[in-house]
Amino acid sequence: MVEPVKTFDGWYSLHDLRSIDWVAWKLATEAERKDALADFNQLLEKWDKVEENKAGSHAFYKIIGQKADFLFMFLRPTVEELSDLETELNKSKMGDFLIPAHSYFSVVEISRYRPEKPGEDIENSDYIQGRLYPTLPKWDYISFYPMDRRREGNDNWYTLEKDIRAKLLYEHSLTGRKYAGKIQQVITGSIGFDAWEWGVTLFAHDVLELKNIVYEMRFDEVSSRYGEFGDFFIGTIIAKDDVSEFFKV
Ligand code: 76R
Repeated sequence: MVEPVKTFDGWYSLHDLRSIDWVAWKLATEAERKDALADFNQLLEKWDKVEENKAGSHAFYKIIGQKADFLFMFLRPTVEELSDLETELNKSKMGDFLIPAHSYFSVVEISRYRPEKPGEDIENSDYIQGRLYPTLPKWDYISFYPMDRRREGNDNWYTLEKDIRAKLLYEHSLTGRKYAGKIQQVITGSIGFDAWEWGVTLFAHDVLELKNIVYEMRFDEVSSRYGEFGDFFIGTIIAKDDVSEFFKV
């Protein structure tokens, strides 16, 4: 049957990309820059606490190229918290030096293609709960890109039988498993939320593994026939101790 599958939805996600107004930053006084950095560090500490309390998570990366200077990925239990956090950053002293570059709103999603055995409660298993409410890894590299499933002529994901979609995604997962320990992926659903259907966020220790997995997956039918991709944002981690170096002029 052509029918949707149930999804498990976890924390809400905001990818918030900013550019720095370097001219304003350089023209600011030493004291203004110090205040802005102090404010910013306070926010980072606050978000770390949220993460320690397992009430959300975040990732903070420099972006390579001209699409943005840095990226935050925030995960929170409610949209209100995400929205408040965005406003708080905007109102902070550092906010005066930040220019919006891009944003993406979605929710951590796991699609349920495998049928549940009688008595099984997959959603509440530790494995699924851990993936719906993840602490984002602090690995060296990040890749974020949005994607769609194609619906063109004979290549229409949304007219495929559920069993066929399940088979294609199963094959996809086998490719994914080869990257265990090298890539950690967070799939966020954004149908009805943002311009694309999913956000893909990958973390890696070795930047080339980001290219390897995406390349290898291009040959899986689910990507070769049914994948459409948006812009890729690649970043390197900014540890808390590196923040002042990053903003140093
Ligand atoms: O959730 C699961 O682990 C079960 C198997 C699985 C599903 C259902 C799985 C495994 N994925 C699933 C769904 Mn995936 N994934 C991507 C990309 O660049 C590209 O070509 C695609 C981007 C990557 C890199 C990736 C990695 N996956 C999805 C969906 C939703 C489709 C739907 O519901 O219709 C998308 C958009 C998507 C895209 N996937 C895995 C990985 C990896 C590494 C795995 C193995 C995870 C593991 O077993 O630990």
